[in-house]
Amino acid sequence: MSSNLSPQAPVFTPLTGAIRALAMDAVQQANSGHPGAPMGMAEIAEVLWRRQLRHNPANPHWPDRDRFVLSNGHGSMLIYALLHLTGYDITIDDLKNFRQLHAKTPGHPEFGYTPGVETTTGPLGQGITNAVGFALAEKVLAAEFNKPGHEIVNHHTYVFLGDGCLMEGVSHEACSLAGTLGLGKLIAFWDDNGISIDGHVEGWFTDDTPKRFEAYGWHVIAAVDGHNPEEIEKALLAAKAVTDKPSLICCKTTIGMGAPNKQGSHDCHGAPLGKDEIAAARAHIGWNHAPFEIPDEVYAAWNGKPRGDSFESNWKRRFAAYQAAFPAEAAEFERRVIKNELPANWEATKAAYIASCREKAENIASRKASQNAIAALVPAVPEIFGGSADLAGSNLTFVKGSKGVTRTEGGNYCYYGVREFGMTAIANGIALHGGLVPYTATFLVFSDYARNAIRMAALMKQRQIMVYTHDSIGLGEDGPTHQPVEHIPSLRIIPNLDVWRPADATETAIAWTAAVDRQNGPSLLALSRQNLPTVTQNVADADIAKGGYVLSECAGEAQITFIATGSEIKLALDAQAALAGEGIATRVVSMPCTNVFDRQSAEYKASVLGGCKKRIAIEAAHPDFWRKYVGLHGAVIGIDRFGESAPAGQLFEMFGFTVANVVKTAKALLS
Ligand SMILES: Cc1ncc(C[n+]2csc(CCOP(=O)(O)OP(=O)(O)O)c2C)c(N)n1
Ligand SMILES: [Mg+2]
Repeated sequence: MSSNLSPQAPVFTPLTGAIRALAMDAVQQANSGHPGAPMGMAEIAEVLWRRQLRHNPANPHWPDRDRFVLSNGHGSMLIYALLHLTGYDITIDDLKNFRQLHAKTPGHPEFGYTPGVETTTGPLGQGITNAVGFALAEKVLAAEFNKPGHEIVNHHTYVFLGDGCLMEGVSHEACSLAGTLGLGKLIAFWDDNGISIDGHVEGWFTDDTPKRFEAYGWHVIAAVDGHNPEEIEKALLAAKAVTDKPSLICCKTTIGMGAPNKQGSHDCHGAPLGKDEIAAARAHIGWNHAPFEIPDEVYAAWNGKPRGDSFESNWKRRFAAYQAAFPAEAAEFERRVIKNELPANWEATKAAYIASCREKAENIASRKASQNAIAALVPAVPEIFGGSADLAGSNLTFVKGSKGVTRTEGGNYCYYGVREFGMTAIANGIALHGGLVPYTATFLVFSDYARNAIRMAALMKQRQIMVYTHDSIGLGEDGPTHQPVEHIPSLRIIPNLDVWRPADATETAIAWTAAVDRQNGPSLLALSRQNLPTVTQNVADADIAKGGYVLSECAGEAQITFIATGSEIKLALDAQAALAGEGIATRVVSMPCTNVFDRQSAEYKASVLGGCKKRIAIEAAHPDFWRKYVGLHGAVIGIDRFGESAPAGQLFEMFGFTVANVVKTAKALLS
């Protein structure tokens, strides 16, 4: 429910005039985009960005800067205008190129394209959720690194969000957890304009938002006139003063404020205003300059560099004092937060851990092997930050060195509660913040709940490690609601996501360490509930790390190549032995990560897939994905329907994962 307050028309100033003009002119020039939100939030933006935000346009990467997230990412021209006006490396030409190919000003703000854009937004609800991750990372790092008298981690996370973000369910997941954890340095501004794409929201969004957030344990400042700078600033200062709860500032605004005939209507949400209305708006707001022309005195008033320089140099002085007093901690902070490097002894740690797995050669579930990996890696790589969506005991993600974050204390583990989407998008914020390497966990079947945040991790090239267990019908009695079928293949086709399905403890160790090593994207580990035998005794670590390799060659010319993953590797090996007994030579390829395998050289891939054109893929998942490896002359033993509730052994039998069926399939292919 939006408040009854009607916002007053603002006193239009050149400061906000510049935002409004840039937004309407850039959208007009691109002939697409969203002028309404930037024009409606101009006063809020001016107060935050010019008066309160502690940022440095000359150095967007300064570690203790405040973070800003435009969760209503469709209003991208707002952040581009702010970045340009305050002095980031965004030129007026970049604004003229709004939404054009390879411009620094893409349709929605994209991390990595635009200096000053902290996260990619546009999928509504995820920006505020990333922001919860930023604030959580800040809290955890502050608890870890700050010392009495030395607050080297001390910044706010500010979010702009619209009605759309509040309607999205993920905002509930994230904001509920933010309240529980008391993330006091998170401050959100709600652009309460009563409008979304389909029109006035009364027909579909009548929540009492202030009460909703109070119920989460937030500090709520209701009924602020979002066009009155003094009221906005007063609310912002009140929000900063409350340090044990996140704050929501509810700002009543008029969408498109300043466009005299279109403001207040969904017409200005996502379409150019048109030449006539832009001319009328110019007159209405008193902006008498040509498109993309900003007077020097307006630039001077917006310039954020002098403030930014003093914020950053002040922090540098404080960091130097910290370095002098706590050299080891300062070096660790530099390594993790500033340089984003793994520990100096990482290669040795990794090799020693993999060697220990080989030595033990335990026949354990890959989820258990994953837990062993976490337990070994956490002490050596303290930036690893875990969590599970209420399945720690099933995902096996909590280890001896894990400590849950609470309202009052830091830690290296988050009890995310039953919030798969929220968890995954929060972890994206943690990864983007820097200084932590998040892993998250749930049952593989619930990857669907998290899916758009998985996609965003991949799009933003963020290192998040997804520990997804109970990877097939092998989970047994919980039945088809819990048995993934289509998930593994459908996850493999998300660009820049590495999906691992390891076959034993050593493959699991290599998958885990590859995921930690990977700087430019997420990795997903699909892990078994059931025990798996050791199969990699005679294989080099380096081959496993290639994502696919020949696990078992045959004497003489192979008639068939089996390709399998995870729990089906043993079946392939058994079938190979049975066929050998009948004089049929076959080879077995283990393909724990098709994505990594696909990046190998053409020669290597050909050597693994083999000269013989008859190939059979075996995987307890939807078969279609394997066609690209087995071709039309091959066969796939997979599952193209939902599972059943029964003990796992019976299910594997029923779905044809038996030596007899594999042998039969092979013979049929040869005949
Ligand atoms: C998850 C998701 N669903 C749908 C959309 C498409 N979309 C973009 S903006 C919008 C309406 C947003 O309304 P509001 O946040 O109130 O923005 P305003 O119109 O006030 O600027 C929708 C449905 C989207 N970007 N993300
Ligand atoms: Mg709205």
